[in-house]
Amino acid sequence: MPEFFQVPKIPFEGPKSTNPLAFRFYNPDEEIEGKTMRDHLRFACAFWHTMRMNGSDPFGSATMLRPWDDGTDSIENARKRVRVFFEFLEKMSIPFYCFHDRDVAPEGATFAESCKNLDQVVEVFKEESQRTGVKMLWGTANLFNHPRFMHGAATSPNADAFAYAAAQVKKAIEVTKELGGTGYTFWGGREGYQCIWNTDMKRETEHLAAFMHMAVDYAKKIGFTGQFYFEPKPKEPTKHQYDFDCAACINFLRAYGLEKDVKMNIETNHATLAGHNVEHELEYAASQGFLGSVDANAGDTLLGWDTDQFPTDVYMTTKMMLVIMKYGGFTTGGLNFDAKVRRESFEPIDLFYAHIGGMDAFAKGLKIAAAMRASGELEAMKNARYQSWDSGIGASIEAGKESFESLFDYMMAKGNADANVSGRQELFENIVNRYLFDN
Ligand code: XLS
Ligand code: NI
Ligand code: NI
Repeated sequence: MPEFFQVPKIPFEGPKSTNPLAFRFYNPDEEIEGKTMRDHLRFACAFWHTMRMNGSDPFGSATMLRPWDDGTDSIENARKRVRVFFEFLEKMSIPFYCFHDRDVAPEGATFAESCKNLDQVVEVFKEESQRTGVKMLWGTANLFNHPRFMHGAATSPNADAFAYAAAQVKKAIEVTKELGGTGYTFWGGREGYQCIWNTDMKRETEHLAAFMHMAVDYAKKIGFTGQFYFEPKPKEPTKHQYDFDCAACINFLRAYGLEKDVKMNIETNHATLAGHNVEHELEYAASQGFLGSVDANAGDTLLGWDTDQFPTDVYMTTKMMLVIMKYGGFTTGGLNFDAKVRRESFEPIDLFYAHIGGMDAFAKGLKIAAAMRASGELEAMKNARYQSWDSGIGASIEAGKESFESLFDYMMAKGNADANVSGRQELFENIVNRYLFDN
C-alpha cells in the first residue's frame, strides 16, 4: 500500500526531546496507578475534522493541501480517504476513531443510495480496523448539514424530517455495531430554535425524547451494547439549543426516562460557550453518574464561537484528568479530539503537530494529576473544609436524622454558629502550581 504521509511512526522520546515529531510525555505502555497511559486516555481521532475540514470559512475558500484527495465526492475517493486515515492513526498510535455517517460517505440522490454508499465505505473501515487494531469509539449521524434539517431533525416541525433522521440513525447504529463501536453520540445539531414565535417548545422536546427512546429501543433489539451519549452545546448553529449544558441534558434525560441508557459526551469548547469550564461540566456530570466520554478541544477566550482548537493547556488537561480519574476513569468513553487545525495550518504535517500537541498535553496532565492524587495533599485540604460535617450536628444532618424543628432547637440552645474558616483559594492555587512545576 502506498504511503500518504512522508512521516515515520511517531516515537516516544521523553521530556528532553526537541524532535517536533516525537512524543515527550505520551508513552502508551507506561503505567500510572496500575493502568497504561493508553487505557487512561483512550485517544480518538475525529474523521470529520482530520479528513474532511478543508479550511473554508464564511470569508474564504478552502486552503488545505490534501494530496490524496481528488476533490470529488466519489465512492472511490471516499474509500481512499479511509486508508489515509488509518495510516495517520497508526503513525500517531491513536487507538480509536469517531465519525458521522456523512463524513465518510457521500449523500446519495435517495436515502437508499446514501445507505449503499455508506456500506461501501464501511467495508474499508472494517478491513483497516482489522489490519491495524484501531477501533471505533463512537459513531454518529449528521442530522444538521442537509437542507432537509434546516428546522432541526428530531425537533423539526416537519414530521418527514424526523422520519428521515430516524431512518438515518437506525442505519448509523447498525454501522457502529458492525464496526464494533463502543458508543453512539447524539449531538443536537439544529435541535433548538431561533424564534419563540414560530416554535412549539414542549412538542419539540417531547419529539426529541421520543426519538432517543426509539434509538435506545432499536439498539436493544439488535443487540448493540454500546453506550449512548448526549453531547451538550448551548448555541450554534441555533440560538437556543435544548442540550444547553450537562445540567439541562441530565434534567431532560431524567424527565423523559432516558437516564439509564444515556450518558454525557462533554466537549471543552461547548462548556465554555455555556459559561462553564470543562472541569465544571465533567464534575457535574460525573457526580450525577453521567460521565461518558469527552470531546477534547479548546476554544479561544476572545472568540465567542466553537473554534475547535487542539488542547495544549496543561493546566486544563490536569483539571480534566483529575475529575476523570476521581470517578474511576473511562469505561466505554475516551478523549476524542473534536478539533481541527487552523485554516492557515494547511499542510498535512500540521495534522501530526496538532495531535502530538494534544496527546502530550493530556499525557502530561495525567502525570500531574496522578502526582496530586498520590500525595493526597489537596484532597486532604479540601476535606478539611468540610470537617464540620464529619461529626456532631453535620454528621447527624447527613444521616437524615435532623429536621427544621430539631435544628431550630439546636440553634436556640447553641446561640450562634461556629466561626467560619478561610477558604484559602490562593493557597490552593499555589499548591496546584507547585505540582505543575515539579512534575
Ligand atoms: C459540534 C459537535 C459535533 C459532535 C458530533 O459542535 O461537537 O462535532 O461532536 O456530532
Ligand atoms: Ni463534539
Ligand atoms: Ni463542537
